[in-house]
Amino acid sequence: MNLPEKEYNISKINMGTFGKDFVWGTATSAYQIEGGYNENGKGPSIWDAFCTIPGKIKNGDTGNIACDHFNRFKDDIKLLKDLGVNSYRLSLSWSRIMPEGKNKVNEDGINFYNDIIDELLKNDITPWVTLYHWDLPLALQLEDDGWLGESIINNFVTYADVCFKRFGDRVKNWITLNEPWVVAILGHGHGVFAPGRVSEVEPYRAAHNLLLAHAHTVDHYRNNYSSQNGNIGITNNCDWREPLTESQSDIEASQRALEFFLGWFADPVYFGDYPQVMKDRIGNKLPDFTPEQKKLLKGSSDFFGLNHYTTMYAANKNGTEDKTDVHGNGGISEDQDVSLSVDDRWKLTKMNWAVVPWGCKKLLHWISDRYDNPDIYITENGCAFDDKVVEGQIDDSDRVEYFSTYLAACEEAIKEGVNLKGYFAWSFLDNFEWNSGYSKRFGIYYVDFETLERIPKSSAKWFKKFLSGQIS
Ligand code: PNW
Repeated sequence: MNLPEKEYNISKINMGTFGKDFVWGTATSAYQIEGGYNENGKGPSIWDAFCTIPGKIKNGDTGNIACDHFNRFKDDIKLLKDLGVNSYRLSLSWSRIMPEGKNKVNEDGINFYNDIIDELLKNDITPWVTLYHWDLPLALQLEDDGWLGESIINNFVTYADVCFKRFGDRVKNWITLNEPWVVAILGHGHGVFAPGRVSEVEPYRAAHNLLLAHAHTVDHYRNNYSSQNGNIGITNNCDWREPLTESQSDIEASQRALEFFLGWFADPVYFGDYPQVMKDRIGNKLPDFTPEQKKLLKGSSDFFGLNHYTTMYAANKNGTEDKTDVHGNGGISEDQDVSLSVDDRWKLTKMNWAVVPWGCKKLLHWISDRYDNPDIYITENGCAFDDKVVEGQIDDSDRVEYFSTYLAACEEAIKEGVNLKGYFAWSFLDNFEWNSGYSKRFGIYYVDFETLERIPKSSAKWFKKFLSGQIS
């Protein structure tokens, strides 16, 4: 790549810009940290099953024990308290609450989450609860193909209702789905995540049901639980797509890539329908919404939940087979006709994701412009590096640099008018990184997966100082 590196002025961070009501937290998900995979009546999820298939997960790892948060949540919440965050994002395991995904409620599962929620509140930490972070009850996959079957919509609303009823007196921030793009593309397109399906059509069908399940759940919450005075929304993931050159066709390719990535899920929620460019290119592989469904979808998120990690260049592919496109197309490539690449000068994390803070700022502006300046919460941002314990310490200066430059980009965006209201670092603890198993560490707390001991990395110490206003 011969393009000059773009210069961006990443200023020093000033906590004041974020404001005193800013939501600061760390994030995790149930399957990645809990363990206790068959404790106290929990039913199996599609991730429990996926991990038993040889070759699917690096080193044959599983989430059976993970960080053993199931037994250690009280001590973990002490760490959060010490860190100084005012919020914490967790997800609920559907099959811990409803072992078959429907019908019977497992009171032990309810008690487990009640204890976590109470412990957080006791420590003045506000819970942000995701209902679905990919661990679908296995029974629902076997019975009606999970997200591909229509019954999933009612089943999801019924499960959500149990959560609102049992936890909604104390939980005021709900996220229906985490990253439906990943469920659709990695779970039903590339088959590298559970349920491991490989298809060029199913991602669009799964996405359709994910969106409808989200919309019906929000409608149900608003109609039945308005007295709880909570907020409810959806979290989508998106990386930034920078035009490779200033040519009109690359500018259009980058816009197209963003609409296929984020517009796919956010346009229905804000405008009631899929982006026109997707309809034009995908034709009848893309399901239609009925007029009633469009109405239900439009306005179905109280805030814009965003998970953001990295940036790539986008170029118009022009129907050619681009052999240099080693990094994949972040979706179904043929449908987008976009070729992706990274700049040689960009630092790569252990995921091979490039560190490009200005991409974060550009994405925040793209969202603000397209969706009329919504309240945005970054519900995940973070990086994996090769953390080593040296004399009991983990000096993850690469991660400190990642967080400080991405936060500086966020600060600039706020100053320029973006309504960014919260930021959750991914992740609180090193954990089960899906098909990478335990080989990729995203935590600001190191976890020794032999002893399960937690050790704060330099980044945790940096965060603590930052949150107490000592770093500016
Ligand atoms: C997110 N991609 O996953 C998830 O919400 C977390 O559970 C996960 O641990 C974290 O990011 C780090 O991976 C993603 O391929 C997985 O673009 C894959 C992609 C994006 C997000």
